[in-house]
Amino acid sequence: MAFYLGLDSSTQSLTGLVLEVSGNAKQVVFRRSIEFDAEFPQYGTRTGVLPHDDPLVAASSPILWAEALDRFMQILGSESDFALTGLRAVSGAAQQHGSVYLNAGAAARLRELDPGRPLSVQVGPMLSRPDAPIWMDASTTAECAAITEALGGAAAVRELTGSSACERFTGPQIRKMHDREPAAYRATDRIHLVSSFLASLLTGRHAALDHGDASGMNLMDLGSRRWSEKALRATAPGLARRLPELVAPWSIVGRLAPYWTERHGLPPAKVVAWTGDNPSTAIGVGLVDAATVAVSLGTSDTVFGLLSGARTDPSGAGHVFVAPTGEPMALVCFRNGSLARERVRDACGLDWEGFSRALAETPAGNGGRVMLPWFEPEITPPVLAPGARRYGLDERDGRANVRAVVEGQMLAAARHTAWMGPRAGTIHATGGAARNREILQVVADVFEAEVRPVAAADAAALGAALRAWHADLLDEGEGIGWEEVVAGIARPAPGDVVRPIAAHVEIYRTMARAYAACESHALGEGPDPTPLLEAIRSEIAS
Ligand code: XUL
Repeated sequence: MAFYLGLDSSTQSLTGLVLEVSGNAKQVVFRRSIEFDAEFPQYGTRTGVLPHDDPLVAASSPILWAEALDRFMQILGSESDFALTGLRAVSGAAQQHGSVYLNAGAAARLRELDPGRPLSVQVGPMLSRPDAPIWMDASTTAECAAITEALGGAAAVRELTGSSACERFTGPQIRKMHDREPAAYRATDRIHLVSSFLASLLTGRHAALDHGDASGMNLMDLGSRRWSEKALRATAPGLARRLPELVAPWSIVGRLAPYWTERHGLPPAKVVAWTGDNPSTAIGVGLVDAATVAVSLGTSDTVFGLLSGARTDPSGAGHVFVAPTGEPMALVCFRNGSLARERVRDACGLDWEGFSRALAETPAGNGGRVMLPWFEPEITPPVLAPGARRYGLDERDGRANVRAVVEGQMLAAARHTAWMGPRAGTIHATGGAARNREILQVVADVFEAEVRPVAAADAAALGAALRAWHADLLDEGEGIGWEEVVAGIARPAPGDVVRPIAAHVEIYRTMARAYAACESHALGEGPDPTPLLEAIRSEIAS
């Protein structure tokens, strides 16, 4: 019997689970989630983000993430009722793109972590910048433009790195720091992603970064999977020596440092490279072939799938990352995910049950009314000025707004993922909102596909535990196929399926035109869609 720990440091919480593996049987034997705002109010975060006057700026605290990690390990050490000595390997996932800036003293401090003192007080002195920009940041438009120009245009950046230069990606964030806080940049010895930062705390030395999370930086050459000298030059001087080593996703990057053994009683288990939450979720929902797509409905809504051929998104909104299997994966990210749904729910004074009822009692297509749910600056399509746009929709009509927010999200998701190519298979749904059948019905109807919820909560943490197992076996010289890794656990429950309803599919084909016209209008690229919406209203009413 062997145990594997998977962690997920997401925007709003840290979740960890322990997987017990015995022969081919796997089960989760321990699970705990720690909400940042509620458990650590002293940091002042709201939904995991430090408040800021500029709606385009979003940062969080690396010290908070470290404190949450320490708390989780303390709980694991004191409350788990399995033999901790059987813990063979640990891996993790983290919100993507966020960056942590460490000074020259950090390497020694990591080596000498003192088990007599909390981790949080030891991390502060390692930082060359107290906060960490995260994926919700949209303040680097100028830096993106400069990088794009230096690399020969948006298509060239996509060709090289898998994505156009994006505001939240780490390269533009580093350039901003270099230009606007030169002293802090000079004092920076190592720049980690959230994933490799937390892995460094576990191993007690600067941990390597996996190809999966590194693909979200606009700095890695996706073809060779090395740092691109050109991209580094276009970003900031002296960057190469400040970046971690790049490794394949299944690499062992160290062992749990003595800090964890002496403070929380954990064995010196192997630490497997951490990755981004989306790549890790791909494994946690059993995405190991190119036919299946996953829809993850969390703080961000993301749609992703493995890619069988080389392609990038010509519109510039989508990305190509490296999946934990080593294959390319396509991903599109929407910032206005669960927080937008919650906002509409709260504005209507509903709980989630009431939200579902409102969906169930309103017609597909919402009578031709459309919402573009850009309550916060949106990533896809890129929108910097926050504020939901409503077409033919009265803000006071609560039930219509509930339907409109979900339909707006899914019509946008379908429109902006068409470049990934047609899929023969089903959609695996995960994230908190995947528990809501009425939302899944809209997903099925808009995407014209069967939707299978993956029962496992915490798909990113489960993916991390499964990756830890896979890497441990590989390290022991026992290869194992990915199908086998996910079998029996990271799979939708047989028979649990939400099927598209033919009449709704017809309506959403029409509504896709309505949505596209509204989006073009809101982006200043198309005419007033009112005449089209009126025509569509009578079309879907008949
Ligand atoms: C993906 C992205 C988000 C974060 C959220 O590109 O920015 O999904 O990873 O955790």
